Amino acid sequence: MPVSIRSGSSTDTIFKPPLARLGSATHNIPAPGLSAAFQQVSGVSIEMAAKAWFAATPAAVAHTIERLAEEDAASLPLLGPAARRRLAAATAHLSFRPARPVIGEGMNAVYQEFELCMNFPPTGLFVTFASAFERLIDASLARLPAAPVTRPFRFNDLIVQRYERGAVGITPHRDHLRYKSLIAVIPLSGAARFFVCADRAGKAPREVAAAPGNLILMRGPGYAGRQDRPFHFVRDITRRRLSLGLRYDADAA
Ligand SMILES: O=C(O)CCC(=O)C(=O)O
Repeated sequence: MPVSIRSGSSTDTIFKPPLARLGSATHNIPAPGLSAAFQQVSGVSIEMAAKAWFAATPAAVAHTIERLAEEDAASLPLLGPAARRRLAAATAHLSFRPARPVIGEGMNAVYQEFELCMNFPPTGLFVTFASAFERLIDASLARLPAAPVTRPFRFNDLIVQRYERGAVGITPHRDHLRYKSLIAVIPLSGAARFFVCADRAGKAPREVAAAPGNLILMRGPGYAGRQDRPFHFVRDITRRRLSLGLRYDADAA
């Protein structure tokens, strides 16, 4: 079944158009999530795939998800070195285009400097990875007495971002309201600093561990019934950086 993956703009969010799409954009069928899409085409056991990708246990991921009740973002080492290198190397086959340099106006302006890819073949490495990761998040949620987000957990929006050394990164912003429940960012290579902060001016910055292979999780609307969205920014790109973002876009479902 096709997974429609879309993204859009608002003055309140990073702009990631046009759309990562896997399959048809014209269907009205609820997207099944990446696990189901991958299983349909591969027949590979997701549990086997998870073992190959992740150094983190579901218990550790569950604890990190719980931390989001108190913290805007939380991070833990997720990928083993071989998995991280494999994903970083696979970005060489992706097709990137520049992000819009400014989103919004005046006090609401968000400045960004990176290239992005949102088009992934449905049976390629990134969808394979995303389906395993979706399952890991769901297995982690299953361990919690009260999961803060809806299960079964799904991602339907993937993005790879590439920042050149010395680039601006992204100034303080919040992700769009359509990105629900849990937002995941996985730096794959390079070096940069990731912060959460109190407002668009970057007040009260708090650095979040963002080494390659880490998983950075943020709350999206719907986490434990909350609607707030953390401000965050990326700066100090001292080595060319690649990151993988996974989200659930409610408008694409
Ligand atoms: O590349 C990253 O680390 C995160 C980028 C980001 O803040 C975003 O896409 O909203």
